[in-house]
Amino acid sequence: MSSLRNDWTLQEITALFDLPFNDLLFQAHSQHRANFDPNHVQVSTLLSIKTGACPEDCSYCSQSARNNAELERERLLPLDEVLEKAREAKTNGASRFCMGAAWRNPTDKNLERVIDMIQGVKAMEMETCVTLGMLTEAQTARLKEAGLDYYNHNLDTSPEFYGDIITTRTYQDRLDTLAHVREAGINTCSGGILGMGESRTDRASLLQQLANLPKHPDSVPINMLVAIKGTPLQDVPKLEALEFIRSVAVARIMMPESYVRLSAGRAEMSDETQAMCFFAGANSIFYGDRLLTTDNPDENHDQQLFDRLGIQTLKTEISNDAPVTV
Ligand code: SAM
Ligand code: DTB
Ligand code: SF4
Repeated sequence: MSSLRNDWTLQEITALFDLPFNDLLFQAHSQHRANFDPNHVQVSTLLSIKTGACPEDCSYCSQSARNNAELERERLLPLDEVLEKAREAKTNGASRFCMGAAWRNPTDKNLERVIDMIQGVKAMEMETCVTLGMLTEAQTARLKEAGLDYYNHNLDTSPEFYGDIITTRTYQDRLDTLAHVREAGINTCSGGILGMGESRTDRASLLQQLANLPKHPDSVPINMLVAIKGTPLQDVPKLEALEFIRSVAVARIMMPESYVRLSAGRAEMSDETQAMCFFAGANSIFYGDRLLTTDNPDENHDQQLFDRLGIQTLKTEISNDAPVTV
């Protein structure tokens, strides 16, 4: 068991980023091996249960009503449709089913409909995760009571760069919701997006925010920006793959016991970049050919990549079940 730190300084984090690549990867991989089986990856499948027409102005997002991305809006999906998708995900080997809604925050009425979905998915013996926007303390208590396993709520970027990306809610709003989730005893899933035009210092500052939370998030999704046409970030220059791999390595060193998820952006990443991310400490992915509104690599491609790398998929991350191959 390694000792977990919540007092990282920006200078220490920047020093990690500045290490020679091989030194950084060696340190990250050693940390990874000390805490996890390096040949196991956990897989979750995502479903957008309510798509588009979101009142928030996140400049990366296809679902903001203020952006002009080409998108078919959908109302909250009916329960049977969601459960059908969950069954498919389970058949394909996912251990967790994540449901995302394009809301600033859920109404209590909508929350009850999502709770029916959570309970239906749990009955299939899959872990559940939802991402619904901001929550009140009463709503997190209700989700806990319903048996929700994980809540995803990303800090997205550094506090310093945040205002360039989103203006309709504050960094503190995000931290408050995360605190409600954590205090209700629900596992937290929180990370961010790289490649939005932020600096290396911003990437370090985002990781500092995540690692210095009272408890490290249980899952840390690291998304590479999917530059979507019609959003303000459509033409942002791509982040170098090596810098993305470095960021995964630094996240692994700072949050050694968390699952680091190689999240959005894999469809545009080479197999070699993904392999380096797994070596650097990523041990979770979204599996299935769709994320929320954009493409993900198809299952066959991912299974072949896992086979080529000798990676097995983990049946579940919170119980100690034996690993299985999907
Ligand atoms: N509306 C809720 C919220 O924002 O908290 C939940 C859904 S939202 C789409 C979930 C996360 O997906 C965002 O916080 C962001 O980190 C990620 N995301 C959205 N669009 C993305 C994109 N184009 N590229 C990479 N990540 C993206
Ligand atoms: C997260 O950090 N990434 C996922 C999940 N949490 C909800 C979402 C990625 C979305 C990518 C863009 C899209 O498909 O719309
Ligand atoms: Fe809405 Fe979430 Fe997209 Fe922001 S990221 S516009 S809150 S769906």
